[in-house]
Amino acid sequence: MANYYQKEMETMPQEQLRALQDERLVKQVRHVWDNVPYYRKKMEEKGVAPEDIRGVADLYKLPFLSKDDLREAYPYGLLAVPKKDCVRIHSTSGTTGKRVVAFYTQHDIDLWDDCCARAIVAAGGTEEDVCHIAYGFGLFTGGAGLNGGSHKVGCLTLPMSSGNTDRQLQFMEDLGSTILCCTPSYAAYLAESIHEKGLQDKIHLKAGIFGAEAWSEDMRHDIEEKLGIKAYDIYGLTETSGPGVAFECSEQTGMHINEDHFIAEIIDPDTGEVLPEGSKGELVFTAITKQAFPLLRYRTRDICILSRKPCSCGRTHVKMCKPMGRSDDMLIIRGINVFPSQIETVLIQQGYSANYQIIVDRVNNSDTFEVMVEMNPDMFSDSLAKITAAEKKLVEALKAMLGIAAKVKLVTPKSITRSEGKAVRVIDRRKI
Ligand code: DLL
Repeated sequence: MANYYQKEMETMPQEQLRALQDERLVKQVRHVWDNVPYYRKKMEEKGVAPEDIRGVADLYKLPFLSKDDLREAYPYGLLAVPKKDCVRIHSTSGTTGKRVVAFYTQHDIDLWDDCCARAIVAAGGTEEDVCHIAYGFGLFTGGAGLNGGSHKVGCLTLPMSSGNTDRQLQFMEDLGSTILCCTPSYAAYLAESIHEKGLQDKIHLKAGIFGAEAWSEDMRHDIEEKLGIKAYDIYGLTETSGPGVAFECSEQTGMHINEDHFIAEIIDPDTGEVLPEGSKGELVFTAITKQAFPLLRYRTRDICILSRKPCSCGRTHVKMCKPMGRSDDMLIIRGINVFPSQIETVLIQQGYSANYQIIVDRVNNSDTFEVMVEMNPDMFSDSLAKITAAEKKLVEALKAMLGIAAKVKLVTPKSITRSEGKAVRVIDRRKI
């Protein structure tokens, strides 16, 4: 297998690309109308029929889909092919009841792998590389997506999954890993460990493909310097398959969206109005090649800007900037999606009031996560040992709900400042 660069698709002139999108969109709308009663009803409610959609210019006529729709239709309500035609499920991190599940046919996996392969090639990957994948494997899409992409490129693929840092470093050294794929915070942690152990001369990485959470340019420079690599951003979400919806090229000035598979729009998050190119707003995707889970006009909640400025790499696909925040209250802490409402549920279940504050920060490139909770008045006179035990119980309950550990501090009743307007539940001190 030689260089896996899908040049014809990635450098297609924009008019030709638009014609391809038009054709694929028309087909996809028909597929959804015929097979997804949930979305067909939404179209009927908006008075839109498949005949009304003749191309990308008509996209605005279609109704949006949101995470709420996915929850309402959970688990099979948006599936567009018979279950027997699906070969895989992935899911977002989050609570059991609120998980988003996505389905894939073999064809969907194949196209997803293509998208991830493009990202690896754009980072300089070839069949000569040893691709070290330290994204989590399992329901999370990171591990499986980059693994599939790495196979397509023909890299020698190391499906490490996350964690067990000593073993990661050992394999990196012994097997000569050249491309590292993981979250930026884990990359920073690995870089630090390499320095602490004085392993710099034994590690031969040349590139990193980091995504799934926000990271700053400062963090990029820090990782690049410590690991002696070029660090590339990659973006995606479970609902659109996973990583590989967009990726950075050698220019490192935004991520090319795989426009032969996804149509991107920027909308005003309050009104839903489509905004002109260059505006800042919420990113919306329409998947035009997916079979099993073909979401149309899916609201990502990520705030972003698109740019069609020509790129020196030759790729013609539109670029998205790094997501600049979210239009909902979801936090991404160490790569895990956390909703304040989940924390509130745990507190109430454990008999506490909803007076709490979440404090997130980034120290040494790693997220810290603390939850301050007001103790109940009857606990006020409890011994320190009893309060410590209560904190420990909350830590465990939160871990079970969220999948990540938080530091919990019980504070005296009424000590968390009450707000006159919306309660300030989240203090996010990360500068990203
Ligand atoms: O995070 C998929 C992924 C895996 C992307 C590995 C990149 C690499 P979810 O867990 O569903 O999927 O989370 C999706 O994560 O809506 C963004 O808010 C955020 N996100 C993903 N990539 C980036 C990035 C995966 N490069 C949510 N920069 C998205 C900033 C990102 N935020």
